[in-house]
Amino acid sequence: MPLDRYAIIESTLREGEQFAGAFYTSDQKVQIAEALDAFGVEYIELTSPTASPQSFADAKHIARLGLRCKLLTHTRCHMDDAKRAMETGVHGIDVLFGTSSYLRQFSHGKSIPQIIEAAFEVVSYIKAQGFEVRFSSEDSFRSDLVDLLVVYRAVDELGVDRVGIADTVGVASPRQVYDLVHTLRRTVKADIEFHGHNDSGCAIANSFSALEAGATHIDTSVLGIGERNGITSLGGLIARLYVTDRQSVMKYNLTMLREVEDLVAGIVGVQIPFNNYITGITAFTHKAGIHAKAILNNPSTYEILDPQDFGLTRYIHIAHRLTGWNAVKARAEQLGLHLTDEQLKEATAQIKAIADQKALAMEDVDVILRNWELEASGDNRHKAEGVDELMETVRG
Ligand code: HCA
Ligand code: CU
Repeated sequence: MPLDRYAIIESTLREGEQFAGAFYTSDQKVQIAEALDAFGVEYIELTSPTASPQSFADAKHIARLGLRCKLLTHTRCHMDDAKRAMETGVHGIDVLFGTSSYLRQFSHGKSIPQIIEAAFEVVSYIKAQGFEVRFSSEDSFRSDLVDLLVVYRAVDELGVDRVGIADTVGVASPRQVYDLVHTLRRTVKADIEFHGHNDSGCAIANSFSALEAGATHIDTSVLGIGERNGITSLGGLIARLYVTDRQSVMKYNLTMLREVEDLVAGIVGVQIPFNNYITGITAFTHKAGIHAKAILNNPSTYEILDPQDFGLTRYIHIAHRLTGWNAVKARAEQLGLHLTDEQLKEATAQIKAIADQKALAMEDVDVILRNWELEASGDNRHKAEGVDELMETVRG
């Protein structure tokens, strides 16, 4: 699949502001924008300037920072909103209209011809003023396909830069996304953007399917924060693209991923989940003896992402009953101990016996290994500190 032309539209400062825990100060918005820019995303999307006076002022301020990435702001498909958005000095405007029967009935109450009429006015105006413009249909997957295509074709004829598909409620499956993007690819000339919520755990897979079917732009947020349980996470999309074509993500400053996530996690008051893509605390931890042995021989055996590319290190967890002597040997070597394979095997048996009785820490393993070294060197008078207590576990 061609991954040479995709771009990330980073929406931590728009969708992310809709996350329950998000209250960004103006300074924090700048910090986030600068961090994302340094990471290298192509676009940053900002909250609608019509949301509040501070939102307008902040968008204006961020537009003057001189960031490398392009700035977008998000608005309803409404002339007043579009005009206000242009005053902020951003590069482009993402307009949104709801085409689903739910939204037409319970939200704006407009018919498809009325939607096209509004799109015509707003999109042509934004275009004429020299701004980049995207038109997206909210809740695309619960909209009638014919309605959708009619609307997209109309805005495409106006010369819209991108059309957006939004899985607003996280209902779509990868196959549905593929089909819709594929159909749209044959219907419009414009670039195609995908925005996917994660209510049923498909946001990353759906974004990937969209790219496979010809989408060019994917919306993300740091750690996936957004309405409800959020959208495609920046790091998750990076992981997915890396394993498809490592070169395709080298345009980003990957070693900054953790820093960007730490920054946003701190600001919105969440922890990085233990099972997070790439940066989760256990993402590069290997445990079972068989895994550890193979990893020590060649990390690619059980790792499709190289932690070094992200400035991270792998960890081999050996203090447990599933451990194996190869991993224990590697630890002994790290500690500078000189034990024979026989001694290491016996030490491993001891570790397993103790670990059968209680949870062990790496320090406990180190104590056992140091004690073996003392005994091996013929020093019977000294014992490694703490070894008696450990051995007591097995005897008792
Ligand atoms: C929302 C809107 C949106 C817009 C997506 C887009 C969605 O729910 O507030 O502009 O493409 O999920 O539909 O985030
Ligand atoms: Cu959304």
